[in-house]
Amino acid sequence: MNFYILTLFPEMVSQAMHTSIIGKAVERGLLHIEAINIRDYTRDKHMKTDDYPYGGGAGMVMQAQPVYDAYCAVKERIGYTPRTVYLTPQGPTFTQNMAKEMAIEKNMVFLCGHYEGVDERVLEEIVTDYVSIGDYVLTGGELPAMVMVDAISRMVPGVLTNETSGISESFEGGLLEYPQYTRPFQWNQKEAPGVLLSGDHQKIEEWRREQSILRTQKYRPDLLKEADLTIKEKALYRISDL
Ligand code: 6GU
Repeated sequence: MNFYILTLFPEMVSQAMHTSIIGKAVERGLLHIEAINIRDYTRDKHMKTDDYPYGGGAGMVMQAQPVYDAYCAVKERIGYTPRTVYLTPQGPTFTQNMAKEMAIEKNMVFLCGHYEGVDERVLEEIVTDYVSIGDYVLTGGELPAMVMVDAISRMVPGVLTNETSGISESFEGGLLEYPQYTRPFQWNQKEAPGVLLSGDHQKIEEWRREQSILRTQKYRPDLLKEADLTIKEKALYRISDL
């Protein structure tokens, strides 16, 4: 899968996206992550990419032309109109389901805004999806773009290996993940749960399932309404269908 990130701060993106599991997947040729410097596409003699907002007000607005030309260069390489995300707190909040759904794309473009935003006319022209990563304000779209690229990449077949599998993890079945333990058996006067050392795989699975439900109930009760629970589990944990 190919990710093209349009940004005024390409170094910020390139660094982070070439380390750890994502970096390994890039090395293995499963992912291509490219930061495209919007400034390379300015036609201004002073390399300017922003200007004062019409109507006045604080801050600067990113101009349409450099963004559009950067986008068109990518589109030309891809050969069709790609799914293009504009990172903005005004969009719907990014979810695991969105990550899964976007992972089937062959190419995706991310536009990172800065300052007070981007000229609305170029957004109307190129953006297919407006996405926020949560209800707080950031200084730019780079971190949100990297959050999305990470979450989407994990869902691309082959990116997660056996050791880093995504089968049993938070949000699978709409539940949080169960707690994990490793050696030593006793640490800081605390023992690991005995069932995990019992060798009884059925019991271990039952215990983990219970822990997942209890954790979700305690920390994210809002998730339970949508979670995949059996009728028995709903009765046992007093989870209503309403
Ligand atoms: Cl996607 N962008 C910015 N600038 N701030 C945000 C955001 C995005 N999501 C939450 N806050």
